[in-house]
Amino acid sequence: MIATDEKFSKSINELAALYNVPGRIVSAERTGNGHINDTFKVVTAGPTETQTYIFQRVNESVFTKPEIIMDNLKKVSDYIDEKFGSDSAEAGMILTFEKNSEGNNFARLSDGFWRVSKFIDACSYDSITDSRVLYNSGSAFGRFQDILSGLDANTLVETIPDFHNTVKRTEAFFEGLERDAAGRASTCMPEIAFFEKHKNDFSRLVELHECGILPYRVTHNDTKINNILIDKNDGRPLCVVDLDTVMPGLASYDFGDAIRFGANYSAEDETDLEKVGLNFEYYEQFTRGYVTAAKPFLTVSEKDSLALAAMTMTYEVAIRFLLDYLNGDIYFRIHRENHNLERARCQIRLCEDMMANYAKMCSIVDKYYN
Ligand code: ADP
Ligand code: GN1
Ligand code: MG
Repeated sequence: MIATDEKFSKSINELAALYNVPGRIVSAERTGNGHINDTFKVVTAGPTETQTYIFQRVNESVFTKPEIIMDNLKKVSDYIDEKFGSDSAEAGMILTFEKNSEGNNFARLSDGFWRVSKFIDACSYDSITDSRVLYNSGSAFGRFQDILSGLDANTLVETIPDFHNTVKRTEAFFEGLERDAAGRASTCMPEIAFFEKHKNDFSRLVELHECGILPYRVTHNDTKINNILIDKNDGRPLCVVDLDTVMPGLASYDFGDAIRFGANYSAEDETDLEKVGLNFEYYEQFTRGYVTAAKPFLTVSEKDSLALAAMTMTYEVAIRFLLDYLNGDIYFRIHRENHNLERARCQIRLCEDMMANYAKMCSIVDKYYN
């Protein structure tokens, strides 16, 4: 076997046996650009057929009870199977995990909690150069929420409690700043000053939920554009992946996080801040796709929270990146020194740009809802 990461080869071989994959493994390479899990593309070859899989180890520092993820996903797939049928287009839109010889769709091995899915040969965009990708992604995430709009969110459990509670995220940041565990606070004073200035400005979504105006629905909660697999030939959205945070949330969290990632002129970690900003063409195309698909269930109050959520999700991930930098890079996978600081700077710049353009963002949402 050719493995890019030797320390995982034992588990990859064990999984191949447990899942009865046909033939022998010919390659096992890290794939994707996720910041959390360990994801491998595994190719097997037998005398007559070649198969490709995704083997993935869940990050148990982040998801301390991965069984909860699988319980949530079972509820989601049971609901879809009952309502639309297990062979329906709706069922096909959400990634499923293979069953192994023990009858489970996960495997607990000596080095952690693993899952296997069929590899879907499609595009997964980390940076985007075509606004149709935004339209298609907006449709896919809106459709995802619409399909699940009849499933009571209270039946699912939070896999990471208070994941998008921006108020608690802000409190956690200032506690982390106080600790300054890695001794880095002095190296990011302008960024800290941004959060000092705006620490009370992004609590509105939490308040609107707490007073009953914005309901919890079954949402994805991690709607980076690379978490949708898109057909290589015609750009159709094929499948939503990264389902670890499918749980109760606000509809606008999904809209907001996707805009943050996909409608930035630059990548999430751009160091030339001149290149960072909200691309209105992309924003409009995502909004068109999302609002059209979500309209059957989306209330006026929810619609009115979408642009605010784009700003809030950008602020929130900025504060999470900076906290991880202060903590010594213990949560998000980094690829270079100061990576989390650079990510935070980029997201702060994007947030400032959104604040300056908020009215225009709202009017584009209205254009497609009304
Ligand atoms: P993370 O939580 O680390 O982001 P993901 O579940 O998003 O992990 O997986 C990382 C990346 O791997 C995805 O963004 C996607 O590009 C790719 N990926 C995941 N599952 C599949 C699959 N079944 N087929 C093809 N690509 C996949
Ligand atoms: C993580 O897993 P991934 O890379 O798709 C993170 C998101 C952040 C994102 C920032 C479980 O997403 O919340 O917005 O990085 N996922 C988790 O890029 O924390
Ligand atoms: Mg991902």
